[in-house]
Amino acid sequence: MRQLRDLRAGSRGSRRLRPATAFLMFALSMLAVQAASAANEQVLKAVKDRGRLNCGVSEGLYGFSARDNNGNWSGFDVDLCRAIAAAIFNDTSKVAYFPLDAGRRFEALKSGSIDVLSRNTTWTMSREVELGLVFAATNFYDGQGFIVRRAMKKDTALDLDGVKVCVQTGTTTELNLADYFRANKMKYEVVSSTNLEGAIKGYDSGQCNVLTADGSALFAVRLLLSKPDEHIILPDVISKEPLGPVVRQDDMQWFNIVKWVHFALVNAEELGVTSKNIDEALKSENPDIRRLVGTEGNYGERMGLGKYWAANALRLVGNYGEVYERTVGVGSALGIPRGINQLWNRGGILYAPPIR
Ligand SMILES: N[C@@H](CCC(=O)N[C@@H](CS)C(=O)NCC(=O)O)C(=O)O
Repeated sequence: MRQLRDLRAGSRGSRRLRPATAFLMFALSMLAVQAASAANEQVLKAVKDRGRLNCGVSEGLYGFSARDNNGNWSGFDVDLCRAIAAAIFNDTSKVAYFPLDAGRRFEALKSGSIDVLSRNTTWTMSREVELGLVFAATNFYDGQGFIVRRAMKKDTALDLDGVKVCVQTGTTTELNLADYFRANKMKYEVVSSTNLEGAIKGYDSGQCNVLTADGSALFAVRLLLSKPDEHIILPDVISKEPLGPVVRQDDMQWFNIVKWVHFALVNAEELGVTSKNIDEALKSENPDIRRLVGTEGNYGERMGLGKYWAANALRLVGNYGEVYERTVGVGSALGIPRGINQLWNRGGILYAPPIR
């Protein structure tokens, strides 16, 4: 009550501003708003000025981000970088890839060396509230698992008491490992490596009898072992690993671009728009397709991109399903079934908000 009285008294007591002063104050506040939003819209401008996107990827995780002998990068995480570059430049080659191990990835993003981190990175609370970063989306729903030698005759992770486990440091993997063994009152010995290569070598050479990683990564690991058939992935999934692209918290425009490029690829799959039929889609009468491909509305322009931001990404990279199948799906060398990464209306949990 007292505050209310004070407020009223204050308003009665204050002198009215002269029109010129009021206008000046208004103009100054508008300038401040403009300056603040310009300050927040630095990443897209920097990317356009330098003519390429700086994308942080893993050092080499087959199916997600791997470099061939000619230095060309490919994979599920790489394709998100390519799609963002296509949305900005209509050119997927305008990306510089920064291979980062688990321990260095967040510092590279925080320091501005990269514009986006697209590197099988799990969305956790501390990575947002402590590191000042923000996950733009989940583009792969994963969970942690174990690979063991068939000869060990283990059916479940609950049989792993007393094992030696190879694990990579700087990951949620090592934290979940500790939680799981503690919660189940089992003992284990850690053999840690700063990179995946080290963990695989350690396991393959028998320094440890179990390797733990994200389930998707275990598919890649098995391919790299000297005798893949002698190993099995246990059925247990001991954690939630929602993987997705990460940006800094200070630029909403950039956050929206990364997020909506991913959502555009998912919406395209739902609407049946592919890299093959994009030209027909550009003539479509379906309002959802028209908004997606840019023949209706100005969604791209609102983010500082061109009208055909999503159409260009779809033409050059493909929709979510095309990317998945090409890089990690059952038809690829990894052979990971869609599972929960299927669209929400086909039995999965992939759900993109509408473009409208
Ligand atoms: N998703 C987990 C694990 C990510 C991770 O770094 N996994 C390792 C083992 S599969 C990896 O990708 N290593 C490749 C590299 O360090 O470049 C996280 O975000 O902490």
